[in-house]
Amino acid sequence: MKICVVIPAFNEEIHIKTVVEKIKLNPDISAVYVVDDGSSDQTSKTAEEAGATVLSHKVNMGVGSALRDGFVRAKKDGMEVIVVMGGDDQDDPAQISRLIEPIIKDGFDLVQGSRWIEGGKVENIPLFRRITTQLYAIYLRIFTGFYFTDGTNGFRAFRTSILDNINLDQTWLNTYELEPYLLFKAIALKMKVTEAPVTKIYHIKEGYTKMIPLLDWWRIAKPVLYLKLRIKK
Ligand SMILES: Nc1nc2c(ncn2[C@@H]2O[C@H](COP(=O)(O)OP(=O)(O)O)[C@@H](O)[C@H]2O)c(=O)[nH]1
Ligand SMILES: [Mg+2]
Repeated sequence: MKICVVIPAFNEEIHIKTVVEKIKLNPDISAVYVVDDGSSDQTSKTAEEAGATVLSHKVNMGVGSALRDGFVRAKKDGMEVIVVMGGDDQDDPAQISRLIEPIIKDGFDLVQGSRWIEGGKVENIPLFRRITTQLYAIYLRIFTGFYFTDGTNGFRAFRTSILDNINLDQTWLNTYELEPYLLFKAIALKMKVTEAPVTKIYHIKEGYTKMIPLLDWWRIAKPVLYLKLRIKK
């Protein structure tokens, strides 16, 4: 199967090289797409030098928009499985196989990486994140009926073909909405979904998030609520 990695990146020049180089060690990966979303630093150049295919937005459009563009390109290039991960070195590229094996061997459509199931791990996680990521999983469980233990973890993999039935081409998904939207839809459309244990490392000194408190949390909560209430399709 043709497997690729899509990485949304905004001002990640410190970490992106390490991330891409570690992914490149995996011979199963045919391409690494870094979607540079209007970074003001050297993210594009650094990613390209490390061997990634870089897609660039002139201005910052949001992580959802970056992911969408990465997915469209991956599909165009004939990729059959897409792995998504952060460009901030919080995920371990050596664990990509944990996400793709259930797809290749067991016929799953989507595998969500979880730091909170047995075998999963967190390093240096702030207390606030420990609480909110687990609360969000409960929220997702209530609204989807699927026993998620981690929904906000951006480390996941899916069969590209699922995108044929999920319309991501909606502007309201441009920021943090797209990922929970994808999870909700996968469950609602009765796709084969599972979780696999992964490690999440927090780099406290360098800053581990670009999320704007409240506004971006609402953006993560919104899709699930809107879909459940049929406000959006
Ligand atoms: N393309 C794009 N990527 C972004 C944006 N904001 C964050 N990211 C990337 O998404 C990944 C995870 O973002 P981050 O803010 O650290 O999320 P968190 O770790 O889940 O809190 C990193 O690779 C970021 O560079 C954005 O506006 N556009
Ligand atoms: Mg982060």
